[in-house]
Amino acid sequence: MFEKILIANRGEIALRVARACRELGVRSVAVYSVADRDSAVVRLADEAVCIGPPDARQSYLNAAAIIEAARKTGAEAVHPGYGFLSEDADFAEICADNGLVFIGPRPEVMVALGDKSKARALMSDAGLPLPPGSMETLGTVAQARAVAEEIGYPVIIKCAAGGGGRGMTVVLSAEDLASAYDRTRIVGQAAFGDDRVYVERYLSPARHVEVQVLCDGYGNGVHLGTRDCSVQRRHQKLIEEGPAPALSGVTLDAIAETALRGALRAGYTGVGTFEFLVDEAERFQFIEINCRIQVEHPVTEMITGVDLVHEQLHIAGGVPLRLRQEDVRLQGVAIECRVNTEDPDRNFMPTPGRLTRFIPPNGPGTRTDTHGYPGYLVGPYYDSLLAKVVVWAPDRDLALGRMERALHEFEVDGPGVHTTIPFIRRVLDDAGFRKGRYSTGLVDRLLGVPDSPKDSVPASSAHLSRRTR
Ligand code: MV4
Repeated sequence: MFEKILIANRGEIALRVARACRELGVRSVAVYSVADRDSAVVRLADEAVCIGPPDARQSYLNAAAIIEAARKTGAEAVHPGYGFLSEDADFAEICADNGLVFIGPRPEVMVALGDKSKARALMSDAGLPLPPGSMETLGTVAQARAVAEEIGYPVIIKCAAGGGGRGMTVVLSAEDLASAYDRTRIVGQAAFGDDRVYVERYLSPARHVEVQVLCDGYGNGVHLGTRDCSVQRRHQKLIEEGPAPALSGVTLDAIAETALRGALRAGYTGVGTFEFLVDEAERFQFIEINCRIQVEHPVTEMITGVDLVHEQLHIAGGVPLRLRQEDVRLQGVAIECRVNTEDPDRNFMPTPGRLTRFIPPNGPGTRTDTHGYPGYLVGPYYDSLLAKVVVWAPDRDLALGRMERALHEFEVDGPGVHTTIPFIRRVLDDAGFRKGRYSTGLVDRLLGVPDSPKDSVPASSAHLSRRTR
């Protein structure tokens, strides 16, 4: 195991990693921007190094500053959290070149799976079911048209370098194909410096079901069940739950085993997430892989009792996986609600400000991961996730009751500060949600957004840190 690691992130996930380090007797180094001077992780970690100004490009995305902080403090490994540099294969390579262990999959694996088109081909070879579509990126609009004609409309054009919903365009009919093709390539070039695109049949309505996998460097792997993440607005998840509701046990097992097969085939190491779309007939199709710990990982921790950050540290430190599949018992139901400092009545606009009151929920089966505290100043620079309220109960009805109780306890107040709690409550009250019968269209329906999204590229690119969760 490592003696000291550096946490290359901020907010609740930085705290989460610092806690895991202390539990395992690993010393931790926090890095922080000038805007995060007073953040909780600066106090909780063993050491803290300021790495630059508030602008994330000069701090949390600044590889040179982070490597220098690791060198100066003698850290042996870097935990990237989620977002920021967590899926940047170049950064993983720079870490290795500087004698640092990047806590995540090997750089070659990150490159292969970060290319969504390559990941698709690789998973097809491994026998995973995929939405019909192209097996390589497209060279011309004529090629795109030929694939679309063959698989039938609607189709979705996706950037190979995209992910998490960025850089994709739904095309309802042939007449819209050419402009969508051009537009998606331009977005890809601007957002990722890579204009390669591929085409898939657009599946709708569908549920977004993902599988948590855990693999060591010796060919051992387990899956830790499913999570449903269909409650999203503009590709930002609002509520996640596990196991995915209203699907048969046979389907859930099949999805999970399929994901693990894909992970082992890819030579995946560490914790990873395989995303699938699931239709009304419970057919599932692979869409992409996330090479990082995810925001919603506590859902899986609550239903399995496995500490995923501990596992990350063990795997990166070269410790063989002790967990076997038959030891993984999925128990009960866990639900996570994300509490963002945004105003649902003003198009979820961020509402930074100082927290004059902050009382997170507690009590039986209740876990709140947050970097907030009374007096904390929520800045305008980063993602507005303030807290994750996660509950566990023996069944879904009890978990829903527990979540309502937990949100009732949560007090967040400050001049100008709003939270997404009122909107979360509306989702929890929805009849379809309560029955577990919901798909990715639920939030838009509640918000009165017309369906059949033409362009699902997020409205704003202003928040670099809003990507890749
Ligand atoms: C799709 C899809 C329908 N068909 N792919 C969005 C996030 C990214 N990981 C993949 N996404 C989608 N891919 C095919 N072939 C619909 C979505 C999608 C979506 C998925 C989950 C939750 C919300 C969503 C909203 C719009 C589109």
